[in-house]
Amino acid sequence: MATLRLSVVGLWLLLIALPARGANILGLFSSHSQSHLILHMSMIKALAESGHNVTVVTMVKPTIMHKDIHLIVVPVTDEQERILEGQMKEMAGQKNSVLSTMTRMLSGLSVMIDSQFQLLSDPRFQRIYETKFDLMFMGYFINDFQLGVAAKLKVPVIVSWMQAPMTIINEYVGNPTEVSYVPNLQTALGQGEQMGFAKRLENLSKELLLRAMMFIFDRQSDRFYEQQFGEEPNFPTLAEMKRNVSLVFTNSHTISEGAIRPLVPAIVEIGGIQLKEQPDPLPEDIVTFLEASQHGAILLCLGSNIKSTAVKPELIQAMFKVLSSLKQNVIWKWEDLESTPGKSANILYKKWLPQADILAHPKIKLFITHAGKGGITEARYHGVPMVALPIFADQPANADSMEKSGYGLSQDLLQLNEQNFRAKIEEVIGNEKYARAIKSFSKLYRDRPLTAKQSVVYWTDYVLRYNGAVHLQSPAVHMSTLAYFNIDVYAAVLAALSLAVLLTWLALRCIYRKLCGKSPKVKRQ
Ligand SMILES: *[C@@H]1O[C@H](CO)[C@@H](O)[C@H](O)[C@H]1NC(C)=O
Ligand SMILES: *[C@@H]1O[C@H](CO)[C@@H](O)[C@H](O)[C@H]1NC(C)=O
Ligand SMILES: *[C@H]1O[C@@H](CO)[C@@H](O)[C@@H](O)[C@H]1NC(C)=O
Repeated sequence: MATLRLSVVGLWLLLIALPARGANILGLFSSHSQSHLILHMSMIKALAESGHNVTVVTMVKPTIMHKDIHLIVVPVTDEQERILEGQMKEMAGQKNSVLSTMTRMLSGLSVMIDSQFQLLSDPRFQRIYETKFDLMFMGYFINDFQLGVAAKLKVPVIVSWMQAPMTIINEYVGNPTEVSYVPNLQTALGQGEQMGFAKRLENLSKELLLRAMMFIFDRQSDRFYEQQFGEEPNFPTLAEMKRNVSLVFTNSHTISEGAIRPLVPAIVEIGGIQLKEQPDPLPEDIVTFLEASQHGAILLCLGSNIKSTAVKPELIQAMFKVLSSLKQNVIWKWEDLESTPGKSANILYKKWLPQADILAHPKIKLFITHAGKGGITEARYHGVPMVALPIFADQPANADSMEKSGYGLSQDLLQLNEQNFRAKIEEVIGNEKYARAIKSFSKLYRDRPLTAKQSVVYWTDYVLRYNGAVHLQSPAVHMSTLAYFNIDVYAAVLAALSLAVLLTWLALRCIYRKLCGKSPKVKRQ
């Protein structure tokens, strides 16, 4: 009897914990950036692998796919493509002032926003309304108005955001935006650095600027929403839809990588979702080469920089001279195996390499990288210190922040010579502190109750089970700005205090006059 009861309880527990498998999920990821897509698609892939039927709408073809994902690509027009491409090139090619970056961003942004709006009336997109969906993911990129799609499908929404939480995202779920100690994305802090007056002023100014921009975008979003969904009968307003976002997935992990900040339960951090949790077995020749290196090994991978004509042959020769003289074995990613920089017993050239799997190998002591975001993230995950050789685009900033965190050293590739290259490699390999810093980051980063993929699957199933996550919602979502900041209460208290002070002063003056028989002013004269 007892066992029967136990098994009934067990079965019941199993049933309520049973994930809502095979749900129909729509992913709407209309950002034009491949790096955003990698994150959204990694999340979606985890859901497809867990057995959900996922349909994804994008505007660029994603590099990450899964056989069970139904993909609808609606590219931008050629004209728009040209504007966007020109802009990216310009941004990548030079150091920009804040102002010029802003102006260029704004003009490019308008193309990005307009095309995300046009997408909604494209026949290829409209086909999604034929399927009965259970949940929608929206990749946030100034595209609030797309929440109307969820209203039309009558499904709960999870927002996917590719960075740490910030104001625009916080507002959906009532997460507090702490201006005084949570640095803005552009307000870089060194490790353990506190925000002094100047930093806080900078942060607050950026915050106000951001809010001003958001105010403008919001008006436009309202217009787009009205234009697209204005005719629908009994349709919720955009403001209602924004308050109806169930969860936000953010690509961050506050505990290991940012200022500790408050997070409401409706923000779920899935930082590192794009990372491979279990490395795949390495090719035979690479394993043998790595195992043979008694003093550890180095992985050198410079993206596609090294092919560019900007890199002079002397530079490559300097690198070769240094690397061939080391006692470590070096795996060097090199495209043209016909003409390598030189032969050396300790260097293995490979045209293509499984970078993440190699970084996971315990023999790897150093990663020499062009400081792309992907490579740095993988090295941090696997705890491998770096020598970064940045040239352009976001590389110098990535390298700078890596160096500031104490995970290695940076050397401008175009200024590289034998002396400085050798010195930096020897310092990072020889001085324990770099490996210690990045290994302790890696340990913290992996130490979570659920891995990033498990979090995605668990919380998505959670929203599916309850058809939304109303019970997780902060009351702040429904408050006016006035009430949220308690401005009315402060005003009332201030008024009461002022009144009390005024009355006291009047009373005292009255008593004083009574006692002295005349007014103090008259007396002084
Ligand atoms: C899976 O999604 C597609 C839409 O992309 C739909 O046509 C198909 O019917 C769905 N499959 C099931 C089993 O619901
Ligand atoms: C809000 O979402 C829930 C599901 O989470 C849905 O039942 C409800 O209709 C939505 N409300 C609006 C205004 O769309
Ligand atoms: C400081 O304050 C908030 C907004 O971005 C924080 O979330 C943090 O991001 C930062 N604010 C600003 C503008 O810098």
